[in-house]
Amino acid sequence: MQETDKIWMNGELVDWADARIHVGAHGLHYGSGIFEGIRAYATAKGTSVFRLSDHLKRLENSARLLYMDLPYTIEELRSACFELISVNGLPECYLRPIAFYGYGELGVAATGNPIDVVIMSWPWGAYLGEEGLKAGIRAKISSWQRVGPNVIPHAAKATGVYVNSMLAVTEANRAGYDEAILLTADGYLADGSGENVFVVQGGRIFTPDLSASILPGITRDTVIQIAQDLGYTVIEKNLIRSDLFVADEVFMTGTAAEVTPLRSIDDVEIGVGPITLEIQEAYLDTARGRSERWAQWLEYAPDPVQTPAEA
Ligand code: PPE
Repeated sequence: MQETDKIWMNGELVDWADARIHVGAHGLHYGSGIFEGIRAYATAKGTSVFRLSDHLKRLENSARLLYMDLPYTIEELRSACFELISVNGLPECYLRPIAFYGYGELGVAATGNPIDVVIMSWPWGAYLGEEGLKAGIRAKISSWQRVGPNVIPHAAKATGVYVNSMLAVTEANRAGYDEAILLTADGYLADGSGENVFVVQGGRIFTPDLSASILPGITRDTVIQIAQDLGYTVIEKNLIRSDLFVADEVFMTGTAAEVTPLRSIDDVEIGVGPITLEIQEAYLDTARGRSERWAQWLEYAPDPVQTPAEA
């Protein structure tokens, strides 16, 4: 990964190399952490962090689902994100707030452990490759099921949940595919390893309902609103794997993946279609401040970001 200058750690800016934790941290042993992934984009009006407040609200919800009291308010974390962007001088970056049960007692019950809160920022290019954004990626239905609602609360963006994603995407990569799609124990379409999934059929757009063990994606919510404003009908309902194979178009959404077309699933060719590309363009134009239509989602950094060369 590309290192940057500073990391925000429990209220202080520390050098990248010094942002360390003890190996006895609870979160390391038991995956008892929560995190966010947020993108800051360079726009004509300066750096804008896309839907920052909504991401931090989801972080707060994730904390509640893990019985965790966050020691900082959303407002404090929002300021910390902007401060970090400013000191690292990156007009465009990925932000990774993470909070976890820290060093104290070991033993599974997380009682009395301190909560560590950290924010990293670094440049992160196209998640599934530049080529993937244009030509689409090849996905495989995973043999791993998506964690169920009574296994780990899937609405929490919890670190431990990502063992599920790691198994699925690693299995897919080892078999020569770019990404995995996970089904629920009941066989319903859930998520990619780090994305939500959309299916286009007969001019209408379908996506799994929030109850299908998906992460309530902020890009998913954005894309639903954009698609509706563009005149499409969007239906949230349970989908099955054959819906993918007979789809006109399939795409994935996520902060990191943005809007990425799927050109094949389990080697069934789907191809990249016009509705996916229209929504992708509207999404990227919005995030980059090139479209006024959905400008309510842009949260501008208070200080103009100076790249280190200008400073
Ligand atoms: N489902 C999963 C399982 C998921 O991890 C993400 C985000 C989404 C859906 C989409 O959520 P949203 O970003 O709010 O639209 N995955 C994040 C982490 C990726 C990583 O590799 O790390 C991301 O996209 O930032």
